[in-house]
Amino acid sequence: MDQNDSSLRIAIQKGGRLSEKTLLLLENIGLEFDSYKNRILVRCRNYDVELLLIRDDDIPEYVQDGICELGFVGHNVTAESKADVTSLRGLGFGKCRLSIAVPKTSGITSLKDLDGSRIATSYPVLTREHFERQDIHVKTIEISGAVEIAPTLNVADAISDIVSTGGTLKTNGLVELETILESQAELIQTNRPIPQHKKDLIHKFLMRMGARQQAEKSRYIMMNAPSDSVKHLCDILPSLKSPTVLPLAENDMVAIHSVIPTHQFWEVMEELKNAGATGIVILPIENMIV
Ligand code: PRT
Ligand code: ZN
Repeated sequence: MDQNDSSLRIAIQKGGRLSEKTLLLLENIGLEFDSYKNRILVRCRNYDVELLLIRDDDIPEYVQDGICELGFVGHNVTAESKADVTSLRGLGFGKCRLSIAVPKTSGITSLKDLDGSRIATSYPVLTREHFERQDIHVKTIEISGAVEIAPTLNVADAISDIVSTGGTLKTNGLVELETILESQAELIQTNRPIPQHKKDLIHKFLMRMGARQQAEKSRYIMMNAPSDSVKHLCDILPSLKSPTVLPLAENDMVAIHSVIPTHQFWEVMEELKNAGATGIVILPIENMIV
């Protein structure tokens, strides 16, 4: 197929921690797909796009080489790959960090104590860079899985691994020494030339994603209140625009509607009640274009 006629191609992780949330995100912006089961290429039914389902480690390179124009992948994987791609935006899920950890009983308290040590990791590039920046000499031992067991097996003195809750480190008697990189899932784009029709598809795709991300950050709030408390309530409400105030059948009562940042709801709820608001209802917003 001529590159100019082909669909926009997006690489996503086939089966792993990021797969479910990535597919949900695509669904939430209105994209419909047939079954993913045992498929590598999946066509979208209502948008000129196809998904390439592959291992996450391959995603940055596929995007770099222009096989896919976009990719959903952990920032840790992109950074380790050194692929020539552009990160368009963080996606707010898959949050984790690449950290150096040592056995609790080792007595090691600073990075300098690791001079001359062996570090087990699946992230040799980022790990070596981190130590080199601080002029500390270590030997990296590349391990593809179960890195946390390496010190117990005396394969390494310390590890550099992905940490989320810290539970795995704790179970294995390890403590974090230093963070190398903070990470989350991100959307990356190829730096290769993109034909105009695909640029247009990407623009529309990003608009939809933006509207969805904005909506997720906001809630629609409704409440009833005595008319004379409106001024006070409006001062409390961190609304995006001035709230809508509607008269109610009951005398001297009004309904107030507004959009507020999700995280601020719990902070203002008590204040709103104390200022006379009743029947406070908070609703999710499907999409929001500001
Ligand atoms: O098969 P494929 O190669 O595609 O997948 P994978 O096995 O390489 O990756 P996967 O699915 O495990 O993770 C995909 C991405 O999720 C990673 O690249 C990170 O961006 C992100 N992510 C978020 C995590 C974690 N949280 C996480 N906790 N990736 C791995 N872990 C592992 C970590 O390696 C360690 O073993 O979980 C353990 C630590 O977790 P806590 O919660 O005990 O600290
Ligand atoms: Zn992987």
